[in-house]
Amino acid sequence: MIPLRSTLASSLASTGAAALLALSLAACGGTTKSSVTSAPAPAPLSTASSSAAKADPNAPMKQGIKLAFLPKQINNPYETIVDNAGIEAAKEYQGAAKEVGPSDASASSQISYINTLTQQGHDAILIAANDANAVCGPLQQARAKGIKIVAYDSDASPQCRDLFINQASSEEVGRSQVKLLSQLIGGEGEIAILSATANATNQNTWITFMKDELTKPEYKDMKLVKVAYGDDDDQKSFTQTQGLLQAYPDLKGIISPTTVGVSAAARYISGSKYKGKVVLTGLGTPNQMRQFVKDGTVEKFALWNPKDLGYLASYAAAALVSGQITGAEGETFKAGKLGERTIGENGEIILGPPFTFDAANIDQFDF
Ligand code: RAM
Repeated sequence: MIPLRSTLASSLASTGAAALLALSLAACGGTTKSSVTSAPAPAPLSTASSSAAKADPNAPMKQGIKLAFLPKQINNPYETIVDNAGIEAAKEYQGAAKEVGPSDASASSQISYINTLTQQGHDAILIAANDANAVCGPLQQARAKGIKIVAYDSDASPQCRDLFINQASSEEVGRSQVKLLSQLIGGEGEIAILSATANATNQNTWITFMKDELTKPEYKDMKLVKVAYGDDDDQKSFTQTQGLLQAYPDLKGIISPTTVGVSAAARYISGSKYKGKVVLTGLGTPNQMRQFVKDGTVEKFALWNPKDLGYLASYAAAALVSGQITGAEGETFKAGKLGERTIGENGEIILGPPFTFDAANIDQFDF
């Protein structure tokens, strides 16, 4: 099922999604949760604050870097793909990485994990923040001990982390989701959003851009009637979809910008009388959405390559730990097979543009 890189490259090139050419689908074994190398233990952590440091782009990669990935929740297939790719990447630079995390995506669920990782003395903690502010205090304590903090997928408040690895421009994700739904419903009718948790930084940012996009004249006949929250819980997302469809009988379309939400919504719709009547789109993984594209429940949805996100975050953390970058705008580093990357405004690094999946291309992807 894993496609040849050349097949993928030509399919993506033909759609113009050049940045996704860097996809490397064969890289990740997917079952190992940690990579431990025989490299020597890292040097004792310094207490110097990162703001005082100067980047040395030519500094050698430190050996034996210890990283921990802290996802929104561990039982979310998307987060697993991202983290496993980051763990695999650490092997390339002789580091050791692991994934730990809560089983729910609630605001405070990551706090005890941050505290434990801090006590264990990791070189960097990578976090997909469930709540930008709730994690801030514990992250600051980690930084005071010299631990680098890299947010990925869902940002923490900028003052509590060194970098944010964003999967795509938040504005582009938000606006393109509205454009996609508009095309699919012919530009008119009631629409709803099925989001993740009410605190999720990434979904909330995308929704802000969706709402702004909807104020444009071309969407004057589309009306957002409700934003519902499935909490990135499969069953709750399923029930919320059912509730939306019952409460709004004229609903024409749903955007679910979460892989958990969109797959649960698709499952509900595919077995209901709404199949073929209500359009569903959002952000999903091809493997979770394949059956719903094949059975006609979903025509198009979007995402980026989650493996590349984990890979990039892993290399960014290693570059920080090694002193190649400090997190300042304009600094560059080499992210392995993804090549040179530059830090943008507010310590943000963007992976690339989102990609749209449909029946014609979905079988070329295996993640
Ligand atoms: C879910 C999570 C994650 C988000 C994806 C699109 O897996 O909410 O944070 O980036 O969907």
